[in-house]
Amino acid sequence: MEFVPDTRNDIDSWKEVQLVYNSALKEIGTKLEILNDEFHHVHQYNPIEHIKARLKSPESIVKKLKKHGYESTIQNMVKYVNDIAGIRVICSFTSDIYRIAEMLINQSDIKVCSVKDYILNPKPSGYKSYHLIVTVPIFLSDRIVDAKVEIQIRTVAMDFWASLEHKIYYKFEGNAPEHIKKELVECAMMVSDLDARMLSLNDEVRDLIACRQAEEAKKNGMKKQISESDVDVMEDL
Ligand code: 0O2
Repeated sequence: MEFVPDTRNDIDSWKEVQLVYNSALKEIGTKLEILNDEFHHVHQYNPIEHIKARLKSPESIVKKLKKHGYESTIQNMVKYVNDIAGIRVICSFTSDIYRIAEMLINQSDIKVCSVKDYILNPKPSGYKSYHLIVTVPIFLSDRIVDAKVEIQIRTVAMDFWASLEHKIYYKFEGNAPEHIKKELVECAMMVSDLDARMLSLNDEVRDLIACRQAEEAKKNGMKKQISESDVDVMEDL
């Protein structure tokens, strides 16, 4: 059921909105932690470095509604602002981003509203990240409501770039000098290059370790065969 807040009293309905979206952050946060733990159990490494969750401030929600030409009402907030509940998932490698996204959207209670792949198609600013808008069911005492959550998944390096660019954007109120914008686009390219090199380094290390483990297992197998044949010889005596 789509979440429709009770709008008879503005303060109560804002509290209801906060309750529902906070619950949605908890649900998605727990799902991500479970996936990370299971991944560690199976593959011996954590794809998620860390997770940040936040509820958008009422001021930012009103600003977004204004930007899109909507009146500032509680109904409009819930209907038109997709990132009241926002989760940022920071991964080590680009490949982890797609793994996490796939594992999450394959869960039967998650409905995907939109996917924006700014890794394949970066923004003109140089911004890279993988964005999902999903809904998750929230079980209230008398009904189940679907709450929207914006999930941004990116690498540590992409996050470093985005945080700095965000600060610069706000410092110049969106009108940074051209040479700074150009420099940021160049830094974004360096970030992509760094991510690609770190991924290939990680793949190489993983292959090397797998190779060593295979050699070790082979050696141990041979040792075992030798000691078993020793036993056979002793039994023959
Ligand atoms: P904040 O303060 O982070 O919440 P929308 O405006 O959300 O209705 P849009 O613009 O199509 O629709 O959404 P998009 O492109 O998916 O971007 C949503 C969020 O992504 C932004 O939220 C930012 O957090 C982040 N983002 C998008 N583009 C950039 C960028 O060029 N640089 C940085 N640093 N972050 C970006 P908000 O609400 O704009 O901001």
